[in-house]
Amino acid sequence: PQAIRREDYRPPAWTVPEVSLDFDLDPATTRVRARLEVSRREDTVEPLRLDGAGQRLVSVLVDGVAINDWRLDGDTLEVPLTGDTHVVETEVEIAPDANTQLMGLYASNGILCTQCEAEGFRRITYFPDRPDVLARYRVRMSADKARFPVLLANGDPIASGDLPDGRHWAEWHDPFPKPSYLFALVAGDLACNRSSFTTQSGREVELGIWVREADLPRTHHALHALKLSMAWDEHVYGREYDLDVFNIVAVDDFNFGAMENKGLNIFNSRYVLADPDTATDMDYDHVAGVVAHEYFHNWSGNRVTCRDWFQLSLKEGFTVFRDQGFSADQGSAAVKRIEDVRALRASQFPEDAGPLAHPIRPESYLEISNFYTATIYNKGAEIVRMMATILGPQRFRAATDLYFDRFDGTAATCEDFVQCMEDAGGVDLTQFRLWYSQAGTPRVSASVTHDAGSGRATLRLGQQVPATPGQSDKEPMVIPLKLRLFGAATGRPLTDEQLVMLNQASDTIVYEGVTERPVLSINRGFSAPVVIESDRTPDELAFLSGTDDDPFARYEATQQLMLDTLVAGAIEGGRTNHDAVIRAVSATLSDPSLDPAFVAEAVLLPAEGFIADQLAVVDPEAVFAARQALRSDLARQLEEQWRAAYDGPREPYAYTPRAKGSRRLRNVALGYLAATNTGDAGKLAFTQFAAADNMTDRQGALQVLANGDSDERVAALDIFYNRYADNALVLDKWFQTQALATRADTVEIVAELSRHPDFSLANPNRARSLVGAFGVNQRALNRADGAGYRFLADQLIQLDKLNPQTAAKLLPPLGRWRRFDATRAVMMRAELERIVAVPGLSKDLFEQASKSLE
Ligand code: BAL
Ligand code: ZN
Repeated sequence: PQAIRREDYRPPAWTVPEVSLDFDLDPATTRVRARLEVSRREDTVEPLRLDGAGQRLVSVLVDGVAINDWRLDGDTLEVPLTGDTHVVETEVEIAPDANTQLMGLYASNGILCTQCEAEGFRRITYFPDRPDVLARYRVRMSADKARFPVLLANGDPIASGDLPDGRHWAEWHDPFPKPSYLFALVAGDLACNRSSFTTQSGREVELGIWVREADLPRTHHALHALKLSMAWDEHVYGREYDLDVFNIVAVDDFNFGAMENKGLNIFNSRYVLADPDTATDMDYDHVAGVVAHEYFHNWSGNRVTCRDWFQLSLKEGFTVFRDQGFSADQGSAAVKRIEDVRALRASQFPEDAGPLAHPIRPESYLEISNFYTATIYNKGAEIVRMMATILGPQRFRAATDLYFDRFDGTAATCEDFVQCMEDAGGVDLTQFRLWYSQAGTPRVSASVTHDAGSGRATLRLGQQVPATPGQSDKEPMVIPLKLRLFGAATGRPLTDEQLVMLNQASDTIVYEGVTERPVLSINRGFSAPVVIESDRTPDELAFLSGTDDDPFARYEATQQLMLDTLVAGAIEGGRTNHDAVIRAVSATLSDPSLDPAFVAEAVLLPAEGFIADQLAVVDPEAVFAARQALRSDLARQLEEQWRAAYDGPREPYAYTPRAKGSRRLRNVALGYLAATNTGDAGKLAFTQFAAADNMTDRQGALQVLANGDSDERVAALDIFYNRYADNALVLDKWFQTQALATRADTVEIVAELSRHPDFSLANPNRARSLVGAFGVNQRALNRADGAGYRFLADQLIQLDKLNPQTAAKLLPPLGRWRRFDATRAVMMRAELERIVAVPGLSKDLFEQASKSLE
């Protein structure tokens, strides 16, 4: 396969101002007639080139006359045209039922739906399938009325009617020019939870959440989140909705979480459906976050779109930043920040340190689907956040206003965005732009010395950006660091919080009049996506853990203390001193001023993967053992406190920040109580499991049981399975809970589950629930005999035949072979080589596997 390079970008030779599509819908064979009004760019002599894939071409007409001198160059249709404007019509046949990739038009449980980002539209009809070709779409659909009573597309409904033979039709028109990746249609037997929203200028918008009739009761949370999102975007960014209708449709088979098609968002049902019996608090949070994310794309993505796919982070990084802000405003901003940073460390930091590292604006790709990554999304959001920090709230808002105003209705670049930050913010971001081009997580060293005699404290900062594939030498970045000094003796702040711009390889800051030994609080609020390497002692970290006024920094100090202890434990084989961690956790648990939701986050041990990331050579068993040792020490020594947290005042079920926090802390406490190994852990968890009136409590208990060996484990898994046998989203949890279990025999259990009648690789959620979850289970995946690697590779090879995009997303755990001992590295490489050698491998999986071998 050939690499696409950013530097090769050329504007399109032909534009398509108007498109009419006519769909004769049928799951077996759908006929698509497209009418494109095409317009030559002044200086081009090129023929019209239309992208296509996997369709049968029936006819081509130019200005109403059938032509024969078109030609197919691979999948590209070339139409010779003599004038400057023409009408080109094509007719093709496609087969939605046979579409297992879930790109283009496909069938999901009897619903016909589309997914076009990034390059799915070419599977529906011939078109210049690139984001800088913006067209107005008119869409007519006809279908069997009994099977597909609801026909939806982008924009506003125009007309509908009945046809002979039990068919009917509907026509939709989208007045906003859009790229083909935002096209959508849905046909199905769907029920609607309807409501309306009045925008700030008084526009009445009809809202609809479309699902199967039986799922209607689970749509209220998504609908509520949609209204909150619409109001929030008006209030915080001044962005108002622009069509008369906004529809969301839930489908069960979906590669992404959701898709922001103009006026017709299509969602993975996992991010729409929620009720207390089937969805955890985290599911509720995700539903609201994804609803907000897709809605916010209406401006950051749709009104202003991307010039080319190298600019993907322009819309994704910015929109993630926006949805993070929305979620922070719905509850505890501190807890949201902690969750976001944890997610970044779990998925983006390893990506940035591995063979698939890429800048947030990549230079080349084989398959763009492989670049919907944590780097583009989450690191991209961190880079927007840093600019927001540098500008401050007012100037940042002025800059986003300018961006939306200047680029409305166009396809923009990351550079355009940064330019608006500079123009409205009055700042020079020349060096800051390195964040767009340099991959790798910068490492910042920080140390403070103090001369008691002169009252002088000196902070020395340094930065180093690690080499990444294709980028061996890095320039120093602009790293905005929020920091503050505290007095070790009195606990008083010695300075105000300051924003330091570290923009050289090293820098020194001197503080005068420092009368007591200072303790450094740095990267407060996680102001930059970097790794801090400081020489703070366990006592200093414990001090910050108990006193820092920035909640993130307080959490961070506790985590750093745990991490240092765990790394030492993994290296030294368990002879480490746990006292400082135990004291810090005990103090956190007994501080009545703290929000229980914060406490729950702060007392959790860093994940095995994150501990492993700190080691030169990973011994997964040693990491697991060190973590278990600290966990059981914490459990035993603080047993009374865990029990108090567990037995503390209970809130009746409600999805409120307060009640959520108390459930979270209780589940964390249950996990620790189970780790005391005092015998009654299974019973305690089973009691919670059986008495639960909501999924958060039930699944929390199930995970504890699934990790252990108690008699109650099998009983709970059976009860759970039987209770939810008809609910695919909950069955996903049943598979996932077992795939994440910390047991020694998880590989065997997961292999057995892959043969379960309810398991299927054809459904991406189910594939991710078992294979994806297994891939992040450090202990199971990295089992010394290589059985974990073999299982993962077997599954990926099978999945690739059905759905390359989803298969490729699950490969990265195998690419981490450089981090492990020679024996494991050899086994992991062998699996990657086996994958690369598969005849007919997709370019998706080929790109991921071959780059992972380099
Ligand atoms: N644009 C793909 C799905 C999402 O990021 O919203
Ligand atoms: Zn997005």
